[in-house]
Amino acid sequence: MAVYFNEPSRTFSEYLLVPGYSSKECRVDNVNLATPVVKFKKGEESSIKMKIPLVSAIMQAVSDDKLAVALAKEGGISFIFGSQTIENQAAMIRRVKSHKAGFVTSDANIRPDQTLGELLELKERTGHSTTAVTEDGTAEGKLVGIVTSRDYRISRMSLETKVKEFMTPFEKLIYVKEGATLSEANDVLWDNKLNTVPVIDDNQRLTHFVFRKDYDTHKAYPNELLDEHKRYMVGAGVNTRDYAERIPALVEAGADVLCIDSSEGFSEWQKDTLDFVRAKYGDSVKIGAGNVVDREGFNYLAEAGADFVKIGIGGGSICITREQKGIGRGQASAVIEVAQARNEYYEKTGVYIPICSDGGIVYDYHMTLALAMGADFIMLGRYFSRFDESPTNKLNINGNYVKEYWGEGSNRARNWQRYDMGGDSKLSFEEGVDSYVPYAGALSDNVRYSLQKVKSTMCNCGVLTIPELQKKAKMTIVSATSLVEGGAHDVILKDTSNSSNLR
Ligand code: RVP
Repeated sequence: MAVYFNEPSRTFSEYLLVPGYSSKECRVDNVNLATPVVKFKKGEESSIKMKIPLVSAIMQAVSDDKLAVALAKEGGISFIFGSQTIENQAAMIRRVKSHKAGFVTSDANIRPDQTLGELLELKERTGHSTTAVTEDGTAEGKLVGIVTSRDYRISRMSLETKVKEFMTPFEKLIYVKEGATLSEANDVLWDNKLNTVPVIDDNQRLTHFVFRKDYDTHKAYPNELLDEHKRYMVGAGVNTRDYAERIPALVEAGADVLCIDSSEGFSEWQKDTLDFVRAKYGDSVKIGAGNVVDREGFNYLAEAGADFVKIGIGGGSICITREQKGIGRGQASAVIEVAQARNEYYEKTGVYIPICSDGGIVYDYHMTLALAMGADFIMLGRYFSRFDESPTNKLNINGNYVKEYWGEGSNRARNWQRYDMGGDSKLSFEEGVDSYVPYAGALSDNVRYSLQKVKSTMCNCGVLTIPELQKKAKMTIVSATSLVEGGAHDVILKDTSNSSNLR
């Protein structure tokens, strides 16, 4: 006889927190969102802790080195996507580990033989007004010039004009040599009244830009997540196919933590991957596993040696696994049951294995609910894909700025390793879609805003830390009718655009 769960599959939107007593201590400034990432024994501390409970999804459209740096500055960890060559993924890790504050890798680059029309298109796509002209059009190519909006007049020039005809050529550029410190580069900016200065190596190859605006708007990053060498922390996704080659390359590149990326992780392949890591590195390499959605799945991965366990099947915004295959579980129900299993495992063994709720966060308050239900941290894809730092193009569609966001199981990503179940045959159907998401600005502003809400709700619940929230939260299921009561209702909204600010 098949097993039937007593409860229906529930999602975050079906729950609300009920306030607890708040003392005068319960102020947003007093809330601490520190959280463990990898397992630890009773009485000890996790060897990797984040300052905020957010990690970015293991996806092409979300987690590259640029987003990883932005998130580490805020206190979280990005898991660089694994659906790329081992060399490229390791190079991204290396770039995060060697990142120097203020030195920016150029992401608007063009060749001298391209046209003004192409330049304008690039400017629209990237949103940058400074473009590097390199011999091969790459961010590391030999620098032959720079174009800013002062170099051309659209009204007077043909769109066919070649970039080399109007760029400021290398001979006229002021630059700094690789190895200069940020303060030296800034002196060059100030002394020469420049907005930008390129940094080049001994072979005239572009390495970075330093921008005056970055210096002027320099933010304080009190939550920066750094390793013992003061480098930003970063994670990486791996699969259960090429782990024997991929993992050593990522470890060598400096990845702080790995995660097996699979749509369904209650499998022997995950155990093989974990066994490989333990045999080669013992406990010195940290690796999470998943995804699972029930007690059995958690216990299997816990026994197999996972450092953390990731929860979620089919709840991702771009995911169509449930429609295609009929497997999955409402994210709230999955987190609640796995959190119970995690607590039971801790009681029994004295080992605390952090759990990560992956996917399905739509409103900021869902983050608070996921934590209250027992998640130690949360993985988000759609949320991060909307920001300046995500790797995808920013487009103007019918007057609205959007960014592209596609699933790892879509034809565009072709990350079949995430979905295959052994054998040589590649999957022949998609489990994800290609989409647009509303552009939302800088990661830092958004993360701070969202977490302000999380902290505020925690104060309402009378708690100042995530473990306290997990212990003391009181939750109620909302009825379909009371859902209506939760939004603005029975009034005529003056400004409907406001509703998008809620996300
Ligand atoms: P969301 O934050 O709701 O956008 O969900 C992101 C999660 O969705 C990822 O972390 C991953 O678990 C899952 N995903 C990624 N690609 C796909 C797919 O193509 N089905 N699903």
